[in-house]
Amino acid sequence: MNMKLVLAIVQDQDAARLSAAFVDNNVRATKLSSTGGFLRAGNSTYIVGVDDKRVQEVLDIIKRNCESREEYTTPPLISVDAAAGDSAAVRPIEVRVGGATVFVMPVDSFHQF
Ligand code: 2BA
Repeated sequence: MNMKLVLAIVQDQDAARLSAAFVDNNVRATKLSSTGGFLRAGNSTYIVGVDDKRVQEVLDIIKRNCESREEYTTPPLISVDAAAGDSAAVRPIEVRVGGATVFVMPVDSFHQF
């Protein structure tokens, strides 16, 4: 079987629905608890090993079950220029977090022992 590894980073709010959709569609997946490097908030990363022919189906399931949202974050204090009294630097900034960030990678071999 020719396989791909789909690595999908999604928001925690969508994770339960996505896990259920994978099970319903007989897609085997592993969910990892992860942390976004920028927001430093929890997100979920799915590892999905899947036959080449089902990659598009997996992408469609992810697309259907994950939505993009606005989040707010406060810039790290270290970036505040206190000497300059830059109060704008501590205001929360709005970021649009995508529904899913997905990488599709080749798989050299697959083993289950
Ligand atoms: P975070 O790193 O927490 O990023 C959350 C959102 O913040 C991003 O949404 C983007 O809108 C914004 N953002 C990220 N880095 C930024 C920066 N340096 N300056 C300004 N805004 C920034 P998404 O792009 O949808 O990413 C959602 C999550 O997917 C990320 O959470 C991260 O965990 C993961 N991710 C995104 N791109 C990645 C990549 N190239 N490699 C690995 N993980 C990635």
